[in-house]
Order: sequence, then structure tokens, then C-alpha cells
Amino acid sequence: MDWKQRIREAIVKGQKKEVTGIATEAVKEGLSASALVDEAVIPAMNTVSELWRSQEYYLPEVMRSAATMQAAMDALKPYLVGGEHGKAVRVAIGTVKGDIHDIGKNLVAILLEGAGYRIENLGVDLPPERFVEAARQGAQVIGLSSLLTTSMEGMRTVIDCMAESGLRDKVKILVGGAPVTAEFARAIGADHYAENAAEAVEVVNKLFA
Ligand code: B1M
Repeated sequence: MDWKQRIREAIVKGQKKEVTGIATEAVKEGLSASALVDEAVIPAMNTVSELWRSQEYYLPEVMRSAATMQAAMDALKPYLVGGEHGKAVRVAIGTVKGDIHDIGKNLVAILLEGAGYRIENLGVDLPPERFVEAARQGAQVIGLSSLLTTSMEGMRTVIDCMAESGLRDKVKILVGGAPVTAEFARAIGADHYAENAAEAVEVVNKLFA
């Protein structure tokens, strides 16, 4: 079994203890850490989402896989950090009010950090004011995540609050999350939409190329 397959399998099965060693060994064998993220870690989490959807996985399995994904990312992070982009660019990212989903948002944060951005991971269930505060403190990109159809409208509220605070022109707003679409992003006045973590990095890279 190749390294990517071993990492995918460890994440899907939630083998947290094993995944650190496998990921580290893979990098030492010469595989690129970013390729391991793109071709093993992210596909593994997509598989986990599918297993949830088909009701083969329940919450404990999903959470175990998420913890394993985090361990894999912790092992790969030293080899990712120091990308050529945006060393001084500050990105604040969080999940909007009413929503505590953070697995995908954390993946976006880790990949952006790996690409060289200064990340402030604000957390979950955040009031709009928290994003405004981050912009006031100098974040140039504000990342909003939502996984619920009931919370995604909260993204519009953040953007409106940003405008009311006079900070809208000072930041780029990137939105994402399973129910969010490019059309919705346009409708609420966001600057950018990314379907997944890899695309989020591409979007921010283009902004600061
Ligand atoms: Co919740 N949940 N959940 N859940 N949960 C979903 C989202 C759901 C689709 C499951 C379902 O019913 N089929 C459903 C939403 C339905 C809807 O609104 N349409 C749902 C529901 C209903 C709920 C509750 C309401 C359940 C309840 O209590 N009755 C409740 C809400 C709590 C709340 O937030 N207030 C709830 C709770 C939870 C848990 C706490 C148990 C747990 C979250 C744990 C955690 O995050 N720490 C949980 C989980 C794990 C899920 C599923 C199973 C998995 C989500 C996930 O982590 N996916 C999910 C079902 C599913 O998605 N199949 C589900 C893996 C992750 C890597 O993908 O988050 O999509 P994702 O992130 C992707 C992209 O979306 C994108 O990039 C990421 C990586 O590629 N992306 C961005 C995300 N943010 C981005 C930001 C960007 C750019 C891209 O720029 C800034």
C-alpha cells in the first residue's frame, strides 16, 4: 500500500496514534507534504463525509476521523509552513453565529498557514462583532465558514456589520462551507467563495500574488 493510501486509510479508520508516524515517514521518504494533504488528507475527510451521509458512520466515527486528520496535519505542518506566499498577510477565520462546525474551517486555516499566511483562528459560533474586531486589528482577509442552512445568513450579517463599521473596503471577505455556493456569496456581497480548503488557498494566493 502506498503512503497516500495508508494516510487515507488511517484517517478514515480513525487511527490517530498511527497516523503521525505514517505521515512523518512519508515525508522522510521524499513525498511532498502538500501533495499528501491534497491527495490523502482531504480525500479521506471527503470519504468520511460520504460515510456519514450513507449512515455507515455515526458521530463518534466522524469525530475520531477528525481528530486523526488533525494529528496528520500537525505532523505535516512543519513541512508545509513557509510557502512562498503572503508571509505578512493576516487572515482571520471563524465559523459564524449559531454554528459550531469547525472541522472544515480548521482545515482551511491549516492549509492557509501552510501556504505562509498569518492565521488567526477565531473559533466557532462567533458574533459578527468578533469579525469586525479582527478587521479593526489588521486582518486583511476575513474567512467565514458555515455548515448550516440556518447559519449561513449570518455571513450576510457579518458583511453588513463590516460596512456599518466603515471597514468593508479594508478587507477581502472569503466565504465557504457545505451549503454555501458562489451564487450565495455574490448575493450577500462577499468578495470570494471557495468550495474547499485547497481552493481557499488558491483564492488567497491570487489576491496577494
Ligand atoms: Co452537523 N450537520 N449538526 N455536526 N455535521 C451537518 C453539516 C449536516 C449536513 C448533517 C446532515 O444532516 N446531513 C447538517 C446540516 C443540514 C443543513 O443545514 N442543511 C448538520 C446538522 C443539522 C447539525 C445539527 C443541527 C444537528 C442537531 O443537533 N440536530 C447540529 C448543529 C450544531 C450547531 O452548529 N449549532 C450539528 C452538530 C454537529 C456536531 C457538533 C455533532 C459535529 C461538528 C463537530 C465539529 O465540527 N467540531 C457535526 C458534524 C461532524 C457534521 C458532519 C457529519 C460533518 C461535517 C464535517 O466536518 N465535514 C456534517 C455532514 C456532512 O458534511 N456530510 C454535518 C468534513 C469537513 C472537512 O468538510 O466542513 O464541508 P466541510 O468543510 C469543507 C468545505 O465545506 C469547505 O472546505 C472544507 C474542507 O475542504 N469550507 C470552506 C468550510 N469552511 C470554509 C471556509 C472557507 C472556504 C471553504 O473560507 C473561509
